[in-house]
Amino acid sequence: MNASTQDLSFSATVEGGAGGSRLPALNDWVAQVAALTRPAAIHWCDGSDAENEALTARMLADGTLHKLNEETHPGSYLHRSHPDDVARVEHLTFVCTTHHEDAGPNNNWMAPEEGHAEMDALFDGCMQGRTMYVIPYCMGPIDSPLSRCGVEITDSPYVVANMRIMTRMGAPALARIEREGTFVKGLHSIGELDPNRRFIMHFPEELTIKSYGSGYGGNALLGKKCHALRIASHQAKSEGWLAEHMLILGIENPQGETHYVAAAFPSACGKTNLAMLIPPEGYRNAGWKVWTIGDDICWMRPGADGRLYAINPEAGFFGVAPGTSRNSNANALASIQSSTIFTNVGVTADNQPWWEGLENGQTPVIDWRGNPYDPAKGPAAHPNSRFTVSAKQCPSYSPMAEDPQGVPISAIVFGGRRASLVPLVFEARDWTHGVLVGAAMGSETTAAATGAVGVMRRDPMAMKPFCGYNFADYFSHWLSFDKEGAQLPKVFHVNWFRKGDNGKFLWPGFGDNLRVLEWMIQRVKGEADAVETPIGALPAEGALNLDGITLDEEAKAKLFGFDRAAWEAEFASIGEYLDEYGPRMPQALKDEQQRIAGLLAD
Ligand code: SAT
Ligand code: MN
Repeated sequence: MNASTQDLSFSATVEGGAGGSRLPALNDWVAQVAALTRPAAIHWCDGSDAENEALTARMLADGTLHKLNEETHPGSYLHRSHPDDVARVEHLTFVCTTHHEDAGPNNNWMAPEEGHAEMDALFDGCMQGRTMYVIPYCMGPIDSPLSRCGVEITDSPYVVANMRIMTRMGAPALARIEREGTFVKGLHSIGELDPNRRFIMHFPEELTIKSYGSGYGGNALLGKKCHALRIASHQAKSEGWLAEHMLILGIENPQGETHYVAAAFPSACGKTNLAMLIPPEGYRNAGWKVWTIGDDICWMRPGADGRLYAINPEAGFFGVAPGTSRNSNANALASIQSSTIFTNVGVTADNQPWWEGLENGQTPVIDWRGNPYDPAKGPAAHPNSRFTVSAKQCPSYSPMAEDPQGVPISAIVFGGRRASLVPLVFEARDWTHGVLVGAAMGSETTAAATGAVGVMRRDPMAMKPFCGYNFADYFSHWLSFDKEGAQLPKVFHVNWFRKGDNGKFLWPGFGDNLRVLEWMIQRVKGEADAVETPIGALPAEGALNLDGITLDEEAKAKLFGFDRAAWEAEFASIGEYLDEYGPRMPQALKDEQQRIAGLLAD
């Protein structure tokens, strides 16, 4: 938007907080946006309880929120999004860099002027009769040097309520922004919620996001994927850090020693479950504990000792509801008993939230669209229905999650949903191999994005929808961390989703995944045995603790074996994939692919 062509004399009622900021650049931008979008009122969010109560009352009155059973779920609400607005829209998500090749083949691209023109035409007058909310937020602990701030302008009070849970939002964030003078600008409007008038555009060179036409999750809560991944990954490249689609957890052994692990899985592949893992009984009795730092995003950078230190830039969880039960994720279920926003779930006769796999003996009467539940018409809860809840409500939330210095990472894990080929776990031989393992990641698609579900695609480091620049440059950036003095984590690959000939999962997953994490930590400490294969090191027989679970011969062979011929074909496909990026693909990664392809052919 060019300020000189805008009518800055536009005025709207100003409410909330300080009604402005001490930072001229912020006031000017808000004025420009108001002149373009022409809201009836401008509300500066301070993040206070009073503000939240007033906003909630407004949303209850206009039907944006429905109150849930106060006795069973105090302070909790249901929101139903437009039925055409239930997931991220990758085909409508753009990265607008001056040079097309900087966005890379992994992103939809538009020239910045064209992108701004397209978006500003949509935003023109779109907030008439609505309140425009100005949300200052901080991604990461408010006093952490690793944190970064932004301001989201939106006409959706639902977005305000979610941002209040998912980020450190309001007065303290505004104070930091005023001190630092820089912030990511995110402009959002639900527009008409028309899929044909919907775009999510990123201008990484200007630290700017413009999102129009969707009120759902990652499309609208701009601190999350838009800022903390797409814009931040671009910033991280130039500043020497990493912005990743990873959960972070701490594993405390019976000796009281805690190792932190960061793990990348595509959306809806169990990051929240792994982050909140409850150890199997034998482990619990022995004194093992798992601590949750984050379930979706990880920012990490080398510390003075050469190790990578990580923070979770988020303050809450936007988790997938279906499948969440006492058995699958008791910590998540405990977290969402109060003060939670549910989006697109079903409801029971006594007004409790309900979803497939909740397994609490109740039945839904209303589906996610608000219609009487009829199993013939599909599930009660949308497969991508979500809960939004403060991380502080999670019983396993780690006090270290608020540490401004972050936690030192001992292991990085990559994993996808692979019904065949990929064993339960293997270890990369060094950092370069680890980067290749991440780059070659494949996974079957899920309901987190619109489009077909269950189709295998390459999703490097689970960042396919989220890397704000050319993947070839991103892999070079990853490789660049291997330098003198670095004490890099070990890199592993896991696959919880391997299926047997009968189509059933072979590995029990959930709490039993701790067995795999234990083997990794032992490897980090040089205490567990492995078998070297061309694809990496697999657990030696007996090295991974299987006490208390039974696996038949097929399961053991598939989970801990390696099929040379099938891997040879996989490596040919990985080679072709890397070549899609042309000459920008780092030679070191291609050499690594060739090295392993050679070993497989021997
Ligand atoms: O909609 S979100 O992007 O926030 C959730 C996800 O897909 O991981
Ligand atoms: Mn995610």
